[in-house]
Formats: sequence, structure tokens, C-alpha cells
Amino acid sequence: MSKFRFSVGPWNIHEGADVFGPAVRPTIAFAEKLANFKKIGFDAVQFHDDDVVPEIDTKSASEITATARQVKQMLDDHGLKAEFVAPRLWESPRTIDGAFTSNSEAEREYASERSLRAVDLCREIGCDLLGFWYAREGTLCAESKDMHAGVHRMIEGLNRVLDYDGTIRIFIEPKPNEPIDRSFAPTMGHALALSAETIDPPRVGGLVESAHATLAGLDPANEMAFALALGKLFGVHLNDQNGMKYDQDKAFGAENLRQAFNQVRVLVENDFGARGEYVGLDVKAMRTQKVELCYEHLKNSLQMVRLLEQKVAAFDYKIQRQFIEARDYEGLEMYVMKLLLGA
Ligand code: XUL
Ligand code: MN
Repeated sequence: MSKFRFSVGPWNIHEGADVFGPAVRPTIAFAEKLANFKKIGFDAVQFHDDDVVPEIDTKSASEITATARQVKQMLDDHGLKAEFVAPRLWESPRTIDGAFTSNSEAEREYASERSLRAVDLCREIGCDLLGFWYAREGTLCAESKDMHAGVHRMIEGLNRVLDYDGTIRIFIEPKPNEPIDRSFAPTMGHALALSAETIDPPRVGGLVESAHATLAGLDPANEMAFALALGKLFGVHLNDQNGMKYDQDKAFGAENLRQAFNQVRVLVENDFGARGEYVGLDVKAMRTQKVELCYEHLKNSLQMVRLLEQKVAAFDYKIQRQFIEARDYEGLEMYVMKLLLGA
């Protein structure tokens, strides 16, 4: 049994297209995904705004509300909650040069308006958390944007949302690159610095994705611990990543078991989840995976969290203290590796 409640996004079951090749698996209907999510052991669903309302930019306000209510009903029918809504600010022709940091004022305004619609969606589907992954806030050409102005525009964008709804909470999900080269919010430190400058800092926190931290050359467990220490870890996206290359979203623990252990340890030690937070996954099946087995990466990731919770329960804090007192960190490291190997 896990002490955590888990969430997953519908995009985590996908058709397998990558930058160099087309889809290799058929599309699975949303209702079927929900049924399987529940069966596998998830409690909540993460949404982009257009996961709730497809082609949201072409829909009227009443169409948006009607579709959102249907989705809420489907969640209720499956015994699932909504965790958050994240406006998808990276696919529109109006966000080619960024959203809040676009060089075009009209495009910046589009980003804000679309974010406010995402707040409405949160309310319709029953959550109070809005997510910002700043996919295109940064540069491909280093000289193309004024970062000083960009930072203030991102804060302004956050303030617009905070001002629009007095109880909505926002997380920033930092990522250093991809699709942008130089991101304006690459790490949790950047995210929380932005938070501190808003009109209501307690309502703006961060979400750590393991792969994003790894892409920044950082330890995901430390990124989590940093946000936890400041009371700012609003969510996590557990997954894994082999070094600093393209974003892989591999099954949790598949690449770096010790780092995965330390992520679970930090979450357990700091009572993550006690304020209603979910342990979210953001994992993608490999392109080679056949459709009959396209949920395995989710099952495996959940199993890995649970197995690592057992390892955390077995972690002997007295032994840890003895090694710390002797300043024998070689010994402590070997103790952890033997614990993980069951040796
Ligand atoms: C992209 C990523 C997104 C966010 C949600 O790398 O992780 O799926 O988690 O917008
Ligand atoms: Mn993510």
C-alpha cells in the first residue's frame, strides 16, 4: 500500500509519434483511458486545457462550459478527480515566438486570455490548480528577446491569473530547454523567484519533473527538497531521463534507481501529499511498445514508487546517523546501494 495518491495525464497514453517518425499506435478514446487509469490505481487526472475542450480556441464560451461539464461528469462516473489544468501555450500560431514573453503585445494578450479561460475550466472540472509549463518562454536566438522585460512579463502574466480568481493556485513546472533553447524558467529556483515577486506568493509554487531537473544537470530529489523546504512543492512529475539530451519521459526509476529512491525518500520524509497533493507521473511509453502493452510504463512507474516506499521504510535512520557521526560517507553510500540491491 502506498501512502500517496497518484495522478496521470491523458497525454501519457500516446500514439508514439516522435520528431522523426509518425504515430505507430492507434488513438485510444478518452473514456477508455479514464477507465484504465482508475483500474491501474490512479486517483486523479492532469489536464491541458484542450484535453478538456479540444480545439478550445475555436469554441464559444457556452460550448466550452458544456464540454467541460461533460468531462467533469465522466470523471465523476469513473471515481476520478481533476488535479490541474495547464493552458497549452505552445501549439497555437499565436505562440510561435512565446506566450507571455512573445515580442508581440497581441500575442502576449492571447496568452493571458487563454490562461484565464483555463482558470474557468479548473472551476468547471473541480480543481483549484493551474499549471504553467513555459514551453516557449525563452529564446532560440539569444539576441531575439529582452530577458529583463521577459521576466517582468511572466510575473505580470501570473498576476493576471491571481487577480482574476482570488483562490486559484498556480504551479510553475520548470524545464531548461526543449522546445526552446534558453528557457527563462529553467529551474525551481527561477520558478520560486518569480513566485516571490507576484501579488500573492503563497498561491504560486512549483512542480518538479524528474526529467526536467536532469536536463538542467540537477538532482530531481534536491529540486523537490528545495521547494518542500519553502512550502512550495505543489506537484511532481515522476519519470526518468538518461542524461542531458532530448526529454525522454521514461518510466520512473528506469535510468537512475538511486535518484528515484531519493525522490521518494524526500517526499516521504517531508509528508508530501498531506495537503492534498498528488504524486503525478509524466511518462511516455517507448515508441517500440505495441498497443496491447501501452499502459505498462504507467503500471511499472507506480510499482516502482511503491517498491521504493518500502525501501524508504527499511532505510535505517540509526545507521545513517552513525555513518554521519563517523563522517564515513563512503560507508553511508554503500549502505544505500546494498539496501537498493537487497544485498
Ligand atoms: C513537457 C511537460 C508537459 C507538462 C504539462 O515537457 O512535461 O507535459 O508536464 O504541460
Ligand atoms: Mn511534465
